Amino acid sequence: MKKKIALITGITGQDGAYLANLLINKGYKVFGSYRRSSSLNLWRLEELGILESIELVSLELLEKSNIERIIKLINPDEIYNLAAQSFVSLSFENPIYTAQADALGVLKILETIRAVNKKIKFYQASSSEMFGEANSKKLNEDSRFHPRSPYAIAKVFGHYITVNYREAYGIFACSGILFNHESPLRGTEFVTRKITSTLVEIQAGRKKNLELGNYYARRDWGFAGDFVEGIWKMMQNKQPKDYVLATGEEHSVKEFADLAAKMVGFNLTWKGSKHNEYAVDKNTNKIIIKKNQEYNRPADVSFLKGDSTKAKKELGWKPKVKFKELVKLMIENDKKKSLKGKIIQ
Ligand code: NAP
Ligand code: F7E
Repeated sequence: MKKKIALITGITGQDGAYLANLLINKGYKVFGSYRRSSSLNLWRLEELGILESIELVSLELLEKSNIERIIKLINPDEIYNLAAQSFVSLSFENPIYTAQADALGVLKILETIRAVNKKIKFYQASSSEMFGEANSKKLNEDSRFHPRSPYAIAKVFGHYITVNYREAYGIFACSGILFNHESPLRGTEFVTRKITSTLVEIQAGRKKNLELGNYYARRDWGFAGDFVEGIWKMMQNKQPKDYVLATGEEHSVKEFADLAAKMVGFNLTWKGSKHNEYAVDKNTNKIIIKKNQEYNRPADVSFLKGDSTKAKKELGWKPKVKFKELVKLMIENDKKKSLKGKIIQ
């Protein structure tokens, strides 16, 4: 039987690496797109031991000529559009670039599919950030969007243009509204991996303390390895539909940091007022975690919790890794890297 061909944009990112691993194990021929730069960022693919099994192609989302050339060359069965400027904080500093990549980039791929081969299936990486400020209820596919950052607003465009190309042109285009998912391969700019990698570095004597912004933000954190299974299942569905993927459980940044610190071996006590709370290690009396207002965002999302009942019922998807296990997985991995003297990236 002919091997299915997949193109994953953003192969050098966290989800790109896990999804590539999954598709290779399922017998796909995987093409992965990267951005040309002076130093290629392939460490995730190397860590999973799959670099040799992927055909790398260069693609910049802002450049429609790149997209057309690659899609015509590969003519894939499935395109997974994971490439994006995905850091919410940065989207406040680079809003125009973020909109060009995360909103118009999606349209450029869809327009190419429409012109080149309407049978190519398309997955769009949408985000729970689109819900934005949503009080404390569980969010599902019918919940209202109130995006709070240029990133989230660009993702809303990406989401609706995907729905539009499905409805208008009959393209198999689906959008996964994914809540935060983390792993040892998460970038260190995101809060979970910033916490685990910095705490391990402090314990090894290479850093002094961990500085955080909004301790009280609450997120529904799952494991990226579980979430890419859900992404693949959406693309194998009889009909293209949109799904929320989430664990249904939320925790604060402070809870995450507290648990991670315990796992590293600190014995923390929290002190100070709500706006200037800090955590001291009872054994050494040193400040381990402190507040830095610079990490606050002009507008943040205080609470996100998802309801993935539809994905469970229709796709048979459910996350396996629980919160505590996830924190442990990340800490253990960073500890291993630290022991080997590797740079924690
Ligand atoms: P990530 O680690 O930041 O990876 C993003 C990927 O996109 C990287 O390969 C990056 O390449 C590439 N990229 C960025 N700008 C590009 C451009 N202009 N042209 C071409 N490629 C570009 O993100 P992730 O966590 O794997 O997330 C994957 C996707 O899911 C993203 O679209 C993200 O917005 C979305 N999402 C993520 C989560 C989550 O919790 N992880 C939740 C919901 C949705 P470089 O390596 O060169 O930077
Ligand atoms: O922030 C707070 C911060 O940057 C989580 C992306 O994958 O998931 C991710 O977006 C929360 C926010 O992720 C620091 O203010 C406190 O409230 O880890 P994050 P995010 O913004 O939720 C969604 C679903 C995506 O789609 C995105 O692509 O943590 N926070 N102190 C901090 N955040 C960071 N980064 N650094 C801090 O020091």
